[in-house]
Amino acid sequence: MAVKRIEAEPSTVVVELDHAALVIIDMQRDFLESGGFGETLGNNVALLKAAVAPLQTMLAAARKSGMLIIHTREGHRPDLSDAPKHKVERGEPSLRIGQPGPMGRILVRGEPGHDIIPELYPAPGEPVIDKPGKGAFYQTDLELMLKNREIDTLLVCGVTTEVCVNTTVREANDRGFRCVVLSDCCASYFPEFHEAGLAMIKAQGGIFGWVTPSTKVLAALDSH
Ligand code: TIU
Repeated sequence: MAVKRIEAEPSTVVVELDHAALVIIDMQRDFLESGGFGETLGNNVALLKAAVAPLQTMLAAARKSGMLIIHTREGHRPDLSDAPKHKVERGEPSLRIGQPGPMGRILVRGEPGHDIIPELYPAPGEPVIDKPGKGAFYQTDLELMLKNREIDTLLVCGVTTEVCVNTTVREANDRGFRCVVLSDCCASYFPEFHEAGLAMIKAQGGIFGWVTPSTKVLAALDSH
């Protein structure tokens, strides 16, 4: 079994690749492209582009290693029956979840904007978790999938650092998973929240997990 040492903060992590998964959070057109949910919330979506190139490299390396790769998407059923009233009723009425936009209905499953960006599109056989909330464990079968595969370590990346990435890492930590967050493969609409989001994870001896740039993971995967 391949065992790799990943240099990370606050400490080096020893990972058995058979028990590790790359979890890519919400790299969807709705968050990264103009006219989607992210922009309707008043954000500059260009800020999220920084994570795309490092993540492409990371995804290719993870595929080569044979590691489990899981993609997630935030979004709701077309009838919005799984969308909490207080989530829908935020912001300007014409820009809310379920309203029509240039990429289809905002944050609705099956619409063009809900799908993953072409640069990071899932390969056949890679599970895609559709989640109604910010955390990838809430009301999904992610935990069951990970337990069935005896996964204990998650390499977590995606958008946004302080929202869906942080929420997922906190959920995973409480469920006994060890999370290593790939700093350059995450991004936020708020650079200061990106930094704070990462700092909160690795503080206090790694209170929620570990943080490292993807180059350290690539180096570990290349090592013998
Ligand atoms: N708004 C924001 O920063 N994020 C989200 O609404 N969802 C995710 O982070 N995916």
